[in-house]
Amino acid sequence: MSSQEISDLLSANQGKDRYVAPDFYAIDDLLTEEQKLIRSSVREYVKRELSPIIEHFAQQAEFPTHIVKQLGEIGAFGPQLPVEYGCGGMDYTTYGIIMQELERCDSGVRSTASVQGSLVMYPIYKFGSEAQKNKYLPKLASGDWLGCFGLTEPDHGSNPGGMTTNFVDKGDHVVLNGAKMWISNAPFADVAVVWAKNEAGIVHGVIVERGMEGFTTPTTHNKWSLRASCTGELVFDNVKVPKENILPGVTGLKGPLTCLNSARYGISWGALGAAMDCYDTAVRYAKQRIQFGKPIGGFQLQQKKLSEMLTEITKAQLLVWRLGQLMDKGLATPAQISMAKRNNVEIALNVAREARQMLGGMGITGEFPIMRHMMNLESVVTYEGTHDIHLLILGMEITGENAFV
Ligand code: TGC
Ligand code: FAD
Repeated sequence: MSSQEISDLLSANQGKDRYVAPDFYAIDDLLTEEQKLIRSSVREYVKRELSPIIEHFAQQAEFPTHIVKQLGEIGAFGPQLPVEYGCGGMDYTTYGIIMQELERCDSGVRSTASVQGSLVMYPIYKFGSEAQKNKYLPKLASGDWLGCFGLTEPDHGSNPGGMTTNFVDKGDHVVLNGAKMWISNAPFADVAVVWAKNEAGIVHGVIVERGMEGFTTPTTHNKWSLRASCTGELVFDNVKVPKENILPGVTGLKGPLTCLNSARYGISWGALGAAMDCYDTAVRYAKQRIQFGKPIGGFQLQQKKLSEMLTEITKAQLLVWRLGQLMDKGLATPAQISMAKRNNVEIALNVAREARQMLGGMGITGEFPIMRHMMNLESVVTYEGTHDIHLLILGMEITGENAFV
């Protein structure tokens, strides 16, 4: 889309986003003044720059590349990482709040930010050398560079341990072969954090840069979900990668899975944002839409839907607030994160489906955000560990029995 078209959309749709966040249990009282201030500024940015354009980009199945720099400017990339590398130096609750505000607009926008912050910058910060941190983190934080995370393969999704992407040691460099699939940000990424096995079958993180010979990123087309996010493959055909691009600080599957803890945590806040937007839209509609001589909000069936939505949203808000506290103390366990990701995506999908019905025919149009949220959430319930996988992680925690093998 041209910058003139973007500017026309911004003018035409300015001020139309009337979102008011539900807070039935005064959970705001549990937030610090700084957290509330950051939330206000991100919400303001979303209303001004994203809400006016997002539906159009989703309808066109186009990634709004111009927002990458903007997201860097508002501090959405790696807000939980230290300031010395150009990041925000904030707590995990603030990180969650930012993800919630972005996904309130669109899961694809949150995807862009959570992949960059939790799946690209976090592994470089946590497992990278000082030289790698200095080279990549400031540019990723500012949005000058976009990154992606390659774990999933065509034949290995829920079971990443089976990956076949591999590299062979050639002295001062390695030669990388294989393919990754379903990779968010891939078609536009400057940098990819790729998980691959060495000759001994041990998983390592490798930083691959656009322009390396034999590295391509074909786009995945025809998605009905996350249409404003770009998804693609990573194909490695004898790519020569300098050894200094291997992350020195971790080996084995715990490397990528540690990053996923951070990203799944962000999703648990984010998906709730989508639910809050659907609820807010449905409440406003129910008060205005007249049928049988009165607002549909006056009918018991519609009140039941709204009451149940608000109840689930409130429970989910408390869940992520507490999880944020545990994350900040370094106490959150992977199973606790799985519970929050699984629960909050599920309630968001249910809220979106109920809200869509409440809008009747209007619910399927792009005049309202609900159908877009609903379709987006079908990806969110699948990526970063499917709904089933998170249930099995919890099941293992409860029983001590591993149902994966
Ligand atoms: P398993 O033998 O259980 O574990 C292997 C090693 O990893 C350790 N580990 C963890 N470490 C940190 N955090 C976690 N959550 C961990 N879970 C396991 C474990 O202790 C072990 O360490 P060590 O030292 O003994 O070697 O592994 P498994 O092969 O049996 O698999 C377990 C399973 C199924 C839970 C895991 O593989 C899994 O989570 N599968 C789901 C895959 C997934 O989530 N893929 C996501 C791809 S990225 C993505 O979707 C991005 S979308 C982004 C967006 O657009 O927003
Ligand atoms: P499969 O693993 O084939 O699962 C198919 C079905 O089988 C699912 O219902 C699953 O729950 C079920 N199943 C699998 N194993 C079991 C079991 N043991 N017990 C019971 N049921 C089981 N990956 C990345 O690496 N980086 C990214 O940036 C990224 N972005 C994505 C963006 C989008 C839009 C999508 C859709 C996916 C993305 N993914 C990414 C991939 C995502 O993580 C995988 O799709 C997901 O992990 C599931 O893998 P799969 O699609 O291969 O499904």
